[in-house]
Amino acid sequence: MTMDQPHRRYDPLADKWILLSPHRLSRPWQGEEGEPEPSPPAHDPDCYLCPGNKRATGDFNPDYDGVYVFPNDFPALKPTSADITGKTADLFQSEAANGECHVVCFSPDHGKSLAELSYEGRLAVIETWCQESEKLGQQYPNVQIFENKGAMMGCSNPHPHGQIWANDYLPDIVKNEDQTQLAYAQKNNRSMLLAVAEAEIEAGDRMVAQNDQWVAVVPWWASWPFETLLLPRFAVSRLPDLDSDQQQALAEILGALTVKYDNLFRCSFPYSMGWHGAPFGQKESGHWQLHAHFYPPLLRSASVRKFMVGYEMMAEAQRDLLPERAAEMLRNVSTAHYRQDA
Ligand code: H2U
Ligand code: ZN
Repeated sequence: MTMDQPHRRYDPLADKWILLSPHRLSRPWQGEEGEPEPSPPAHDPDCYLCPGNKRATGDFNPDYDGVYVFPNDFPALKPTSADITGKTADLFQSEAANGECHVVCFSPDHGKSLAELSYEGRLAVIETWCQESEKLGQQYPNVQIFENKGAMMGCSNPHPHGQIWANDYLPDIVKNEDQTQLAYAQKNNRSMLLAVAEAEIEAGDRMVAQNDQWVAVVPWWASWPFETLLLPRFAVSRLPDLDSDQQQALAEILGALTVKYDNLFRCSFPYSMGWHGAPFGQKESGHWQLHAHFYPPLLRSASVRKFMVGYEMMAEAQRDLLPERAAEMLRNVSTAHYRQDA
């Protein structure tokens, strides 16, 4: 098969196909363009996440000096809600949805995203992710850790932060990944994503960064131009199961990946990222392999983004840029942040 012709690729984790149209790519990559944006200040008096500042509710943040977690003042889920299960007809079903929402400030420094935090700063974020998911996992089957970064992703506040939503049910994407990984493991007697990590390391052409314990690739089936999948090279089902060596190696590769993202178009690279792991309380979780997805919207520059519209909303995801080319571009940029170069 010649990869420069239209073809489809299969995503076994999501159980969906995507369309690739590499022949449409007439425009060469322009690379770095324009002046890089300046760093935000280390403290913004108007930021509701900065230490000591007032939140929308009137509460004040403490003068925190590390990672700071607080209950979201506008939570999408509440610990208990009225049970409305079964009170509706077949075609108009509903059910109660209980849970908790928390905000995680990665650092007191308003201007430093994961890419510009120190190694120690990133490690502290990872330790918090592990601790919070362990704690919430005692009560909830699903603990969704995510970061929505950049105005392009609808995040209005540049203060480095992520969120944690815990659900008393399995959301559809997690439920789907549970089923696809279980079916693969039953058929092949091994973990799908461990096999993917090995196969990607062997192939090498979609590799973005790797160390002894982790690998970041633009997956074979990526939908977004610079989408990446961050995979452990060892069997692990959930964040709290990571030992300190594995957390440290994660801090290292998370730095390499996010710095490369920023360097690609010399901007604070927008994305939505999140962790997927085995549901808590699930007795058999050997088929589950912990992983993180990064879904960045950018296509050609700091301002030219891809939209998932038209054919993609109606039929299937489609891309022009080959995942192999996207990975090569990310491989070729430095792991030293452009703002530190300046
Ligand atoms: P995003 O920018 O990623 O949406 O995150 C900001 C979150 O912070 C958002 O969920 C919460 C919002 O509800 N928030 C508070 O909890 N308190 C505030 O004072 C403002 C924003
Ligand atoms: Zn701030």
